Amino acid sequence: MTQDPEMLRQTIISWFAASRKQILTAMAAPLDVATKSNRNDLVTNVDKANQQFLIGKIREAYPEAGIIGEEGHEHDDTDLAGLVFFVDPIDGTMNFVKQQAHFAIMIGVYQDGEPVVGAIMDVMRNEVLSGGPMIPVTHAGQQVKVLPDLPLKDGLLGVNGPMTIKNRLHLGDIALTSSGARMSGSAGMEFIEIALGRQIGYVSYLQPWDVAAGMAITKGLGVVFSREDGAPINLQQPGVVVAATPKAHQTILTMMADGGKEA
Ligand code: 2AM
Ligand code: CA
Ligand code: CA
Ligand code: CA
Repeated sequence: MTQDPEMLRQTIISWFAASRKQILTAMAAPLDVATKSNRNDLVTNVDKANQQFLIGKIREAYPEAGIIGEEGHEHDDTDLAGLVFFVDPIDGTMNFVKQQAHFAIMIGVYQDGEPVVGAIMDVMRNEVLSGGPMIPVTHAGQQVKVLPDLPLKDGLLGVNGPMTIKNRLHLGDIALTSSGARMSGSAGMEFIEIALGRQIGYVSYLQPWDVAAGMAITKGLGVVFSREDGAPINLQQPGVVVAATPKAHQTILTMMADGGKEA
């Protein structure tokens, strides 16, 4: 099955527009918030409803496709053969609950494990970043440029809060080497910042649906993705994601391997 990535992009953007209306309507009423694995791992009625909505749209338009989504049992289907949709109905649920802003909807589409298109909507700003290897990257309808390859010390680095505070993988030292550390609480928002050249990279521990869209969009802009040991990202497993422009990516991996000493 071959897909027209541009058509797929437009289809996903139309789903996001409908999702956004439903989310804004739901936000007018009190949220139903529950915890999952720990007290900081939340899910709301809105996460669940939007996942159901997007899965319905995918099943209707692409009945053969696999779906790997955060909420529900869809991620039991981990086979990457054929067309696979990675769905994060609300990315940044803690921000959604506490800030009513700084959260995203994300879909990444892969064919036999290769990226086709990614889309990330900043819901409150009503802006979509989208693109893929065969189509231009756009943000709010404007084409996005390839990124300059700056050294780590010349860029802001998005980082996972707990990993940085605990200096896991020397991430505290790495953050101090950059121009400054930023913690947005939403992987999707981090990839938007990277694509627009406002951050040099992002380091976190992520699930497949947290990274699929951002990776499909930003690789073509010059962003390098790997695990902490340089291995490629396997979209069937959660793990550490180091995403940064090439020089910064190299410095981060060297510092992770060499006990936090700068390359
Ligand atoms: P989420 O909001 O969709 O869960 C910061 O928390 C970022 O890491 C968010 O993008 C969040 O996605 C993601 N994340 C991944 N695993 C998480 C977990 N166990 N608890 C909280 N956030 C997690
Ligand atoms: Ca979650
Ligand atoms: Ca997420
Ligand atoms: Ca989520």
